[in-house]
Amino acid sequence: MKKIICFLCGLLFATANIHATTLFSDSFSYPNGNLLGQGPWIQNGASIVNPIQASGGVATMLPTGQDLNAALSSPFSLVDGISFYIGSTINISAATATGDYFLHWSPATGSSVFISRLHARSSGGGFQLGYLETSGTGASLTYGSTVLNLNQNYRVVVGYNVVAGGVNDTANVYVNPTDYVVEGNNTPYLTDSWTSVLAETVTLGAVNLRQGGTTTGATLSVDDLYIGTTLADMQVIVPEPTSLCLVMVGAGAALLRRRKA
Ligand SMILES: [Ca+2]
Ligand SMILES: [Ca+2]
Repeated sequence: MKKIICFLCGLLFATANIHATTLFSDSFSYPNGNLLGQGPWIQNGASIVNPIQASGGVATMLPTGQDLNAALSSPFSLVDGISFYIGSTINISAATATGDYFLHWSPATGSSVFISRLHARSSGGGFQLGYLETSGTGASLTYGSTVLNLNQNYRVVVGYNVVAGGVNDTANVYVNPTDYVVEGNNTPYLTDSWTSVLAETVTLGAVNLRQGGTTTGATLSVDDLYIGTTLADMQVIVPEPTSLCLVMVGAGAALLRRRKA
C-alpha cells in the first residue's frame, strides 16, 4: 500500500512540476509577512515603504512603496518567432482614475527596463486593465474596453510574441481564457503592438511586482504567477495539498482492493 501511494505521489508531483515550472512559477505559499526574502523575491529600487506582503497564500500590494522582482532560474532567450506567456490570478480591490502598472518583466533583476507593464485604472464601479509595451517616445498605453469587477479573481495572461525585426513585437492580454490549448479560440481582452522607439530586449530574465504611485496605484492581490512558453502552462491545475492527498489515498486504496481481489 505504502509503495503504491509513494508511486502515485511521485507521479502526481512530477505531472504538476512539468506543468507549473516551465520558466517560472510561484503560488506564494509562504508564511505571512514580508514577501522580500521569501522564495526568489528581492528588492527592486530603494523604497521600503508598504512592503509587499505574503498573506494567506497570495501577494498583497498597495499604491506606492516597495517594488520586488524575481529572477527566472535561467534567462530565457527571445528568439524571433517565439512566444511566451505570463499568467497571474489578480484580485483588485481599489483602483484610481489615472491608473498605474503593477506587473511587468525585465531583461534581468535590477534592470530599469520595464516591459509588458500591466495597468489597472478605475472605470464605473469597476476597473479596466491596460498594457504598455515599455517607456520611450511612441509607446502606447492600451486599455481594454470591458469593465471588470472589483474584489473578484481573474486569471490574466499576457502573451508576448517576438516578431523578427525591430520595434514590432506584439502582445495579447487574455482575461479568464476559456481554451488553454488553442490560443486563437480566445478573444483577447486587448491587443498591443510595440510602437516605442526603444529597442526590444533579447532576454527575459526577471518578473516584477510593482506598487504604483500614491495617487495612481491599485490595491490588489497576485497569485499563481507563472511564466511559460505555451498558453497551457498558464492554467492553474495543481490541486491543493489536501485534495492531492485525498486523491492519492483514494487511488492507492482502490489499487490495493484490486490486487487483493
Ligand atoms: Ca497561492
Ligand atoms: Ca521585434
